[in-house]
Amino acid sequence: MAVVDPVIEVHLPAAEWRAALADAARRSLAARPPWLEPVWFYDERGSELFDRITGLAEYYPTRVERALLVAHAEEIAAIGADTLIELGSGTSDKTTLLIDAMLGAGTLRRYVPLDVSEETLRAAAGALAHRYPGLDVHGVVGDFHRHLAATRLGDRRLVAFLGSTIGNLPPVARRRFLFDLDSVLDHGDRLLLGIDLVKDPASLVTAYDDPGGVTAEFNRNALRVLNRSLGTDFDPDAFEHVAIWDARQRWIEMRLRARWDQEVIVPGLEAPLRLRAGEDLRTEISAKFTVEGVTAELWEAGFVVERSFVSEGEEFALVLAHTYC
Ligand code: AVJ
Repeated sequence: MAVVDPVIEVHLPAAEWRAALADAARRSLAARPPWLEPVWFYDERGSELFDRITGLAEYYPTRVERALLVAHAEEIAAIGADTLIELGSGTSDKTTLLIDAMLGAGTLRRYVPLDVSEETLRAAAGALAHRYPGLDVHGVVGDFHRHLAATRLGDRRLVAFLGSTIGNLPPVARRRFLFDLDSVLDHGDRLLLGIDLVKDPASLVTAYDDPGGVTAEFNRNALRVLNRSLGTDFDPDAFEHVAIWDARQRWIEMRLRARWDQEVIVPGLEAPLRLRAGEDLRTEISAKFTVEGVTAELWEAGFVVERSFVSEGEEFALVLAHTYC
């Protein structure tokens, strides 16, 4: 069969996206305590470092989720979706497990990856279009808050949101996201959500603070990206990587802790960012879940959980839900 080039819809003109992000970053740096959105991790080097993280012995989520997909892709494919939509698709690495099973079931016609990174999306969509001639690959460059409606293709949809990426959203944003997602889906459409589970704090902290220091480099890389994109003058070596388990919020918080008093120039802000030794800049939250908790959150947003697949060691789960109205 002839290879058909994938269609790529670009909803985020790079300039608009960059300006909006820069604006948000200036505001979050001026806040007390200062913080940054996780989006700043992911330039090319950051994506590479994240790839290395996914291969670390301490970072179980990727490995365990992949094993769950291997074990249950056929059952998931049995729902008979004609369109697989993937939010935050990145390299679409684990997705081939779902695509293979859904093609095997004979129902899949279309794959719709959505990602903020145009380069990553083009590369992944191109590779999949070659690997699966006959599969209609329709990529959407955008973000999963503003551009969900662009993924509204096909008649029976399965939306995959893997890797526990949903854990990067603070609770209010998470709730809004699930409501918005429900509103672009039709009755009977499915959501497959990958969630990292609450577990003993020691293994959670090690997963986000590996002894080899890869996560520390990944964390500090956000400062390099910011220096380049925003013109700040952060010295990454002036910060220590910190991963903390917040038992009340049930999330891991990654921070960068100033090793000494410092002033950082933030173009566009009147005053420099002043940090005292020991002060933290929050760079990420990674919420951890229980199947019961997620089931309740999904119910409130209009989804019924029909199956959940929990790994043997109860580290990670895949939750399959459908809309109820
Ligand atoms: C890509 C957001 C799912 O929260 O586990 C890995 C990112 N940060 N190590 C996560 C991450 C530090 C990851 N997510």
